[in-house]
Amino acid sequence: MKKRQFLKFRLLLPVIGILGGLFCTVGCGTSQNTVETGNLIRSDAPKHNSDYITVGFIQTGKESDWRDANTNDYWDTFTTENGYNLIYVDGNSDSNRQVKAAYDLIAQKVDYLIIDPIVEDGWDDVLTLAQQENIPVIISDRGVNANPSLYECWIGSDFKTEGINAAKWLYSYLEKNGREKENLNIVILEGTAGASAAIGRTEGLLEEISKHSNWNILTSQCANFTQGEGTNVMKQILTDYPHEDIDVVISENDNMMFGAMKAMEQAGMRYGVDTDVITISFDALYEAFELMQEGKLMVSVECNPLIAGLSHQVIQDLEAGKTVDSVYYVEESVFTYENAAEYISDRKY
Ligand code: GZL
Repeated sequence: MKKRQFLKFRLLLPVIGILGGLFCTVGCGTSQNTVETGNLIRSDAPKHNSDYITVGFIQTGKESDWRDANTNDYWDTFTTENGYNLIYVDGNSDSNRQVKAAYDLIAQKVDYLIIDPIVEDGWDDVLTLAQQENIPVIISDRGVNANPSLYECWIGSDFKTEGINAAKWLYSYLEKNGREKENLNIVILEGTAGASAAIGRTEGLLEEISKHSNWNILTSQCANFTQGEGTNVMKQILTDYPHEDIDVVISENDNMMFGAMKAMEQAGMRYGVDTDVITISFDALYEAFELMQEGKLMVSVECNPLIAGLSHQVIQDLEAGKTVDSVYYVEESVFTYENAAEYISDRKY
């Protein structure tokens, strides 16, 4: 097939797909033969055959600042300069949309699929088709409930350990302040139901919390990793429970915590260091470091979004005929109001 002419600069080209406005190609003027997306169909779309590796990347959406950092990292890594033709798909926080896009990208015969699944379930059929079509799949960030033989590897964070580390910090803080025997009521803001990040963090939190009979979960509610829902859910919690009954707020990402902070401020509540409300979050965004320096946020357990380089390396290894590991964990730390000032200048997202 004639080599396609590629634009020398990265350009977001809207691609009119069956799913309309879902797909953007980054870095090239490719012609797309989109086909009706459905279950297990084949396509006459031409096989990509160029000097560039065509990668279909299906992202969750734009639910958080963490997500934006992750998306930008993929855009900055999968460039034509690095030898890629990137077809970016915004899943718009809709897992059905993600699966349909995967069928379409398979029909377009991309060279690789990278998927960040909003939720773990619903991927078996389309991953099976990708395997039948000899399209290697990399699962990035969140995990899937599917046979690991259906994808090359999973790259992401140990979410359960993140939850365990958050709860262990809480105990160490209480012990340091002579409060380890206090009865505590804990509010948990959970991420998206069915998302491996929420499942893992919740599992780790509950496992550690259950070790302390004086710790009580007042309520645990889903706020979908978004700031707006963090505010709305926390507002309702502050209506349902007396403010003085809340001793700890744990949010499964920073954006929901930012939203919860807005609700607590509107209710006239103080929170953070030297108050009655301990605040614990996940992601370790730059804004979280600013709030930790102010003492409003006491902990943010890091979850590193800058993982596109690992996906790039896996593809390069596969292209070179090398074997790759089935799991790649990213390096992560726990940051607190006590060490935020030391690290904030190094933060990249
Ligand atoms: C975790 C990632 C989560 C972040 C949220 O790896 O999937 O999704 O913690 C994001 O901020 O929305």
